[in-house]
Amino acid sequence: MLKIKEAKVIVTCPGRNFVTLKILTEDGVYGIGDATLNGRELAVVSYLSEHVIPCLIGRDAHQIEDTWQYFYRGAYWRKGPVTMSAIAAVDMALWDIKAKVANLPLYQLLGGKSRNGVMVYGHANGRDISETQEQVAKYIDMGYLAIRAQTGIPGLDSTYGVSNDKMFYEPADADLPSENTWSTEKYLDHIPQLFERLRISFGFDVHLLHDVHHRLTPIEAARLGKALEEFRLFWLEDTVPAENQESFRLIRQHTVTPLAVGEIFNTIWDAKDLIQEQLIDYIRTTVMHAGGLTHLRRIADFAALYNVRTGCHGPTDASPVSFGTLVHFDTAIPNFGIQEYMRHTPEIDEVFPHNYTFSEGYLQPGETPGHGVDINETLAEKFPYQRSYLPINRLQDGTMFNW
Ligand code: EZ4
Ligand code: CO
Repeated sequence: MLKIKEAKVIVTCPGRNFVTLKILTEDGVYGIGDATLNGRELAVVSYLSEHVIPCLIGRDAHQIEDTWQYFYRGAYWRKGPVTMSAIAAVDMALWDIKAKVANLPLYQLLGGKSRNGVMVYGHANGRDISETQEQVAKYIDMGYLAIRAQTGIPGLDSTYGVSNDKMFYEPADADLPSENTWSTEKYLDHIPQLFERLRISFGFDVHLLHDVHHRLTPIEAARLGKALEEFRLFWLEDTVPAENQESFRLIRQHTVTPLAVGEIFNTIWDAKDLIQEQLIDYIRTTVMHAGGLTHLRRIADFAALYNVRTGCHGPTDASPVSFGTLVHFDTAIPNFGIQEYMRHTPEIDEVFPHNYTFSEGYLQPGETPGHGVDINETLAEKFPYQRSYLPINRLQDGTMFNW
């Protein structure tokens, strides 16, 4: 028995907000987990402090599965991003502790290495096609093998995926939600031109990806998928909002462009039909929003039965704690596809010292026992929470739309 003595929530904002749970045991071993839910951070802080931590004290840190079930079934109120982010943080911290006690890097506890490195994709974006093209060239120079390309749309002031800072993309940009404007017609006409230009300039060796960010109807998504077929995308992401999993049946009937979805899912149930009916190619659920490593493994194993591979969400709102955990997970599982990798600023990396490294298009987990990520609490304290929201999106006539 390795008794949990104390648990605390650390909120810090070194340029953006992060919520971290630290669990300490009687033996002095501790583990940390990421509980960041972009734009709704304090809801998870309160869930953890008021409702999770009191039940954690005195439990056996080694009983990871039982603890997961305790907080999932035990809450009575199942699922949801707040609950599942809180459970995720507990789960990550407990896996960190177990691996530290075993004196092994986390991937060893998950079955050992299945590959030599974790292929990632970076984010290239620009206000217009030429600027995006320049950014893609930069990522190729930095050694990336896969690149997500987004671009501004003529006639629209701003859109998803186009940032001011090219190296450090950050959508949670305002004290109150900023507003984007959207036109599906303009978007659908423009995006095939972007990929035509990129393929002419860079050929077919580099993997190209694109994120639609839930803005189309199934038949519009089918049209886009069809129009992009000749440019052979690695994947087309989040074409439609996925509350209706059956939407993907229609898209699938019309296009062979590979489909990815799931960054906002928080349980296996959100993806069950999509996976079982083989309606998608990549599942994007991620460690801090889908119940931690324990639940993510369950999703990945289920997906493996249907030849669906993983492509875990890895935005800047995933703290280095999540990235560390993900790189171990990606290293170990058989059906890994690709890992999203949005770099953090040097300031963030200093608050969260870590052992994963990037080189020649791949991330490596490192050999430190645990997930290999720590938090400098003294430094973290210097950056108090700052409210910041993701944007909202309206049609040109003012109708509230999907961001
Ligand atoms: O909009 O993480 O694929 N990546 C994404 C992200 C999400 C943000 C939301 O917090 O869609 O940029
Ligand atoms: Co996305």
